Amino acid sequence: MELFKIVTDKNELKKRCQEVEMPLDEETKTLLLKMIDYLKKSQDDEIAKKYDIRPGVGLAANQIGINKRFLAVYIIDDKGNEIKYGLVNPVITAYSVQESYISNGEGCLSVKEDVPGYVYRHAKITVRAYDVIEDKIITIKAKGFLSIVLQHEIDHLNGLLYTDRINKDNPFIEKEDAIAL
Ligand code: UDB
Ligand code: ZN
Repeated sequence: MELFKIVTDKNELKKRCQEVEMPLDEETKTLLLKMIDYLKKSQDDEIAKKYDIRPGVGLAANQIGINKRFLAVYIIDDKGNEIKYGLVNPVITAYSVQESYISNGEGCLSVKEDVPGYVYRHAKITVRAYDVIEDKIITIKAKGFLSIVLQHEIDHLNGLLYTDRINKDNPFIEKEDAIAL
């Protein structure tokens, strides 16, 4: 498996990533597949222990030092189904006004210290992107944890960290009508 060195330098992560030229080159395709594979393997306890890596569910290109607009997601949903995407130039084309947040807060592979607080995001989003798994432009309608992961990763492409979205004065401020996950 390919081990990635995860960027933790905040200044590097603050830059907005550049659009990827289409059609997609083979190199980026291969890299995206490796990123998905890395996430999958990182969720295997033995592998995570052996290589001292954290079990990741999403990874943006700039977290491995490439300032381009692509990202990988690997999640096992509540039904045990594999949800995997390798997205290029993702765009949120629609979103709900209703928000949701993870009640345990978020973390980030690129942020060493845990920053406490709620990260409010759109509960539901629609994302349009080229996907390496399907090898075509797809439209994803996401809610729940997948919606949070996609927004977290797209934030990375825009130079934003989850810590930027936590209310500084009251990290655990309760928002009416937001869904706790
Ligand atoms: C993660 N993993 O990969 F609810 F099976 C986090 C880390 C930072 C803790 C490794 C994670 O949330 N795993 C998880 C959560 C569950 C159930 C489960 C596994 N990321 C990815 C990242 O930093 N990408 O840039 C942080 C997540 C916080 C919310 C969305 C992404
Ligand atoms: Zn992150």
